Amino acid sequence: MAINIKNNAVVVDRFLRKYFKNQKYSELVPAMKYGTLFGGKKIRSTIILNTAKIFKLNLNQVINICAAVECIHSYSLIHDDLPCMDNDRFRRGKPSAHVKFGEATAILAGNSLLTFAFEIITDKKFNIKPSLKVIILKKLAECAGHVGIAGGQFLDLKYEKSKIGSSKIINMQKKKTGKLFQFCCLAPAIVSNQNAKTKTEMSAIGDEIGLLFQIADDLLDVKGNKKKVGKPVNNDKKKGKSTLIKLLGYKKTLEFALSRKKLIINKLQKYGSRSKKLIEITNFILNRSY
Ligand code: GRG
Repeated sequence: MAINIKNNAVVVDRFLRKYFKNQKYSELVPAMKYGTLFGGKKIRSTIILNTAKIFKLNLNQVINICAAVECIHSYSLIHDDLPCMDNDRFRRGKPSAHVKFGEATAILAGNSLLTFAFEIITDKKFNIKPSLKVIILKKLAECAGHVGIAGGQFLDLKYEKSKIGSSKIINMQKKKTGKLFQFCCLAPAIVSNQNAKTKTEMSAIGDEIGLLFQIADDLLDVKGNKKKVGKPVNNDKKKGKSTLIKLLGYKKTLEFALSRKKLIINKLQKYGSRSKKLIEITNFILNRSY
């Protein structure tokens, strides 16, 4: 399984590296590359590629979407680490972007990665119907913005050092992390022109996989190994983050995650052998050590 993720990361990194090479140069490019190309599991790309298998799409039909998602994800990590947000000095086993390049450069590189994502989708070499591109752009913008990642991050910061109930925590995590996973499962359904019901189903599955991923991230913060995770552990407790672990404890949170995982897998089973890879990655998410 891990090989699948690693191979996919190589493919997406290669695409992004070439994309950067063919761009006009600016002094922000080194910070943008630092944020995207050096490390990171690129698990969102694997989710896209494995969902693409359900709809029998080939790599060329989704590779720009993978690259765009990784740019937005990397942007969110660069900004997440800033002193005004989580103030983390290490990411992916190396200094955070603002430590390496300074705060202003990190902010601007993050902003540039967001717009870069939209350039990658609108590129005329990305050979899917323009009408589908518009739908994809709208969805991606929505997932990244105030009702998605940015909105979730706002709540994450607002809820620090407060007593927050489980439904609010889940809502915050579904926005902060789940929305981009939602997009990853929805985008291949859009590209392959699926009906509204299938698109709604894939969105819901993505949402749940994203929540599962965030819970696994929180579990790793408690029991993970700093070297493997690539960043300091026990951070959530120090910062007073509102997580399910803080509310329910480690064991009950793990049980909760296992039951949510089961529901996701049940839903995916209707796609037969075509969903095998997406089921594998869903299992990996909760078993991972990095
Ligand atoms: C609007 C995109 C955007 C950003 C601004 C800062 C911010 C608002 C949002 C932060 C959201 C955030 C950091 C969510 C956490 C998601 C998460 C669990 C990240 C870790 O992802 P991995 O493990 O990281 O896939 P790698 O390093 O493997 O890429």
